[in-house]
Amino acid sequence: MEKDNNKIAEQLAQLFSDDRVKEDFHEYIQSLKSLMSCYQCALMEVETKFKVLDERFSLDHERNPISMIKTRIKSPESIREKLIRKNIPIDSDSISKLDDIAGVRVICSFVDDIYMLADCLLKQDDIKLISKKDYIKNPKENGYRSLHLIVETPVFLESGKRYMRVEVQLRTIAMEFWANLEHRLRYKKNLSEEINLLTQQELLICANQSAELDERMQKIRNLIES
Ligand code: 0O2
Repeated sequence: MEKDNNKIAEQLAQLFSDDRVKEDFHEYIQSLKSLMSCYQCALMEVETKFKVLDERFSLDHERNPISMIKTRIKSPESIREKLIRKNIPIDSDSISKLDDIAGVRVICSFVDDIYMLADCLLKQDDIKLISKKDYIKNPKENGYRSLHLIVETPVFLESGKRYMRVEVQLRTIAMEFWANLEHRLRYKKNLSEEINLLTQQELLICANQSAELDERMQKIRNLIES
C-alpha cells in the first residue's frame, strides 16, 4: 500500500512541471508522498466507520447492509484528465482542488440501506459533509444511479490533526453492476454516432430495469420484515 502511494506520488511529480517542482524535486516528492499517505489514512478512517456500522447493524438486525467496500486513490492519469477537463492548471497546487483523490465505494444490498448508512455516517461528529449529489432520486440522463457524498474527516498524525476530503459513493449491487459495465463498454471508445445513440438507449433501458429490480427486492424485504 505504501509502495503504491509512493509510486502515485512519483508519477504525479512528473506530471507537474511548474517552477516550484523543478526547484526542489526531492522535497516536492516527499511532500506528495506525505499527502498521498494522508489520503490513504483518510480512506482507512472512513472504511472503518462503515465496517463498524455494518457490524453493529448485523448484531441488531441479523443481516449485513453492506455487501462490499472498495477504496481507491485516484490514478495520476485520471487526475490529469480531470484537471484538463475542468480547466484547472496542471501544477503542484492543483491536487487540493479535486475532492475525489480518495474514494470509498460502499455497495449495499438494498436502496434503503444506502440512506440509512449515509445518515449514520453524517451523524458522526468528526465527519463534515461538504457536498451531496443524489443520483438515485435524480438519476443522470444516461441512467447512472448512486449517492455521492464529499466528506471531510480528521486524520490524526504525529504532527497533529489534518482534515482530508473523501468521496463516498453508495450504491446497490444492481447499480454497481450497471455502472461497471457502462464504464467498460463506453469509456474512451471511439463509437460511431449511430452506435453511440443505440448503446445509450439500450443502457438507459438496462438502468431503468435494474432500478425496477432494486425496487422489487426492497418490497420483498419489507414484506418479510413486516
Ligand atoms: P473514477 O475513475 O471513478 O475516479 P465530474 O463528473 O467528474 O466532472 P464530479 O462532480 O466530480 O465531476 O462528478 P460526479 O458526478 O460526482 O461523479 C464522479 C464519479 O462518479 C466518477 O468518477 C465515476 O466514478 C462516477 N460516475 C459519475 N457518472 C458516471 C456515469 O455516467 N457512469 C459511470 N460508470 N460512473 C459515473 P470519475 O472521476 O469519472 O472516475
